Amino acid sequence: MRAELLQGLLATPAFTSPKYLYDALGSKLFEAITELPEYYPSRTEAAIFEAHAPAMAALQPARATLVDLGAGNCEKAARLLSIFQPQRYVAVDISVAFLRQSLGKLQAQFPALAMLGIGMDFSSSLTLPPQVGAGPRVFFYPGSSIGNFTPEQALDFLRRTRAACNGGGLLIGVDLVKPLELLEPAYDDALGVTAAFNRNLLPHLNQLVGTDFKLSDWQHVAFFNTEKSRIEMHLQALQTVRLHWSGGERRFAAGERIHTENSYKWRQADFADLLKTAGFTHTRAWTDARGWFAVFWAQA
Ligand code: AVJ
Repeated sequence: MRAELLQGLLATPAFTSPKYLYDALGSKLFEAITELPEYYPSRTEAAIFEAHAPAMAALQPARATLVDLGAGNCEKAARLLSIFQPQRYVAVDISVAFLRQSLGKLQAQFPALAMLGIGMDFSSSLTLPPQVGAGPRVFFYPGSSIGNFTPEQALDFLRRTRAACNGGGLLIGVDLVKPLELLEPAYDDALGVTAAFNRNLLPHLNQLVGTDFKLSDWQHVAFFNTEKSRIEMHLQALQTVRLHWSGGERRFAAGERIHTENSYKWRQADFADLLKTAGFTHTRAWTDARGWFAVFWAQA
């Protein structure tokens, strides 16, 4: 982890993987983001599930294992469990302490449902422990977290997901391309919660790598890169920064950036093509009336 992070911090331009945004405080700040008036994805997706969950349930194999990727507070799955009626619920997240808490609460709410929590980084491998069982799996990947991947990485991830389905399928939320005036405020809100979420990476890096980042040296920057169809988040140095860690150092000039996240926005037809290229068949999509967000079912 330290080696991976240092490699990114020494690169030009510097970068870090978005998974490091999710320490205990980062997970809570992301929860707060989903409540912001500017952050449309969560509530738009929730309305799609609200309207179409029974139709989604009808496409799934009976007694499947529901595997929630990036489960976080487990709230999205909690709203669907009684409709989907899975045989078992498996929650996967990199933020282990946060997941343990959320899953504890969920188990109390659904005492009869078999549950398993797995603390892992599923972005590189989807090899799940044997306790998950051998039956068909429905992978649940809501929130447009697929947007963190480049299209090439997304294809690779979808192929690996399909291979891990045991004949089940994938239910995935995807944020769609829309005007700049709607996209940019969602990642640069007036209250500054997204800025706090991004800047919280720095104390987390100090803890993980032993760097000496100072919050007052860095500001949040977010914009839509139209050519690449992605929101980019960066941390930008407000003045010259001399960064140190045991065994190394780096200078950042004023205005220099660390690229902390991409959030790709898809055209619905392009994402349907991507699912087919990954080997899924029988895809279906549901959207909101404004066409801002889509939920896809893809049969493995
Ligand atoms: C959790 C990756 C879907 O890209 O919208 C929210 C993360 N970053 N605000 C997104 C995020 C800044 C979010 N995902």
